[in-house]
Amino acid sequence: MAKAGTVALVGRPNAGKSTLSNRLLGERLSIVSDKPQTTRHRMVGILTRDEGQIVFYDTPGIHRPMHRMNREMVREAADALGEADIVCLLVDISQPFGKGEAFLLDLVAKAKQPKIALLNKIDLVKKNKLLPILERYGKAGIFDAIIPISAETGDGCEDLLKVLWKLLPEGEPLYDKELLTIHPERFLVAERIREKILRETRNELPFSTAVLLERWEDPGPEKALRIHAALLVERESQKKILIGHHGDMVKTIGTAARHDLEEFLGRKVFLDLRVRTEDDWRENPRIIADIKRDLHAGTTLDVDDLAGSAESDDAEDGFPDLDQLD
Ligand SMILES: Nc1nc2c(ncn2[C@@H]2O[C@H](COP(=O)(O)OP(=O)(O)OP(=O)(O)O)[C@@H](O)[C@H]2O)c(=O)[nH]1
Ligand SMILES: [Mg+2]
Repeated sequence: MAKAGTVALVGRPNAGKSTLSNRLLGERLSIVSDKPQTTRHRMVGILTRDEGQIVFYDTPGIHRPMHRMNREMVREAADALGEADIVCLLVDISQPFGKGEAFLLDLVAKAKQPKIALLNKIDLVKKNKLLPILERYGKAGIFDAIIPISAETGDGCEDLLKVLWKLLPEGEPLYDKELLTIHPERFLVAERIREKILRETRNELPFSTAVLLERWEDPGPEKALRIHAALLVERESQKKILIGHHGDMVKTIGTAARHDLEEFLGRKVFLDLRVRTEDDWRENPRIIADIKRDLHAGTTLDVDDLAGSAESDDAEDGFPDLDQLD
């Protein structure tokens, strides 16, 4: 009988979870950037092969949350960790082992499911550096497998899939075999626009920007799809930077996004981007909910469930104290 189940990719921000998810799926589903906290929601990616079906949960990096939005991000990662059949802890081994890594190790140790440590970015470290890291994760005594990989080059990724097929339970596919994801095109479009913002901006801006699709007009396949999006920032000063001198910055972002969207959607796109200040939107439940609505619109996922769990307090349900993190 074929295998089927869910696999959560968890870890610190920037560990390479989204790069790995895209690599395993063979599609650019999640956005990737060199800034931490790129992924803000659980991204569901579906891999169907002769062996069966794996549903990957690419999750937000676990960090010390300073805003309501970030608390929800960490909550989504924790929920995915709790729900998946298999937990993969991704570690960026080009970074020294610190408080954050110790925290993640403790957190994953509490999971009841089979666990795999993925030592990522082996392309960045010398072979002799790998051995002590392998030893450290081996000593933890909690992993069913420890696999050195490079999500960037694909090294070790087929080995990982072999282990996953072995550990997964037998079962019928959870989703249609043709499906790559459950997220609507609208959400993937907003994410791709945000990816271009992350590429062009630095300091506080990558963290305090969101993309909200406001209008989506399809005048027929022969004509350009018209997408109007608001780029939300939290301060007037950030708005100025994002617009740029004579509108240079938003123009660069718009051009890069339009090219990417035309390739993604396979048709001409007219893209209108407006920068808008929404004071402290990262604390604003209404705006956070607006963004989430696009994530699950028209799918069978229970959005109320997600919103409900996001409300719950960290301290109440045994989730470890995130203040220990940087
Ligand atoms: N050299 C190298 N770079 C990698 C590898 N995997 C990921 N990266 C880079 O690491 C950075 C972060 O990658 P992401 O995939 O966005 O990391 P993430 O864990 O999803 O990060 P968050 O969404 O912020 O939690 C990007 O610049 C990637 O190109 C790898 O195996 N080798
Ligand atoms: Mg990510």
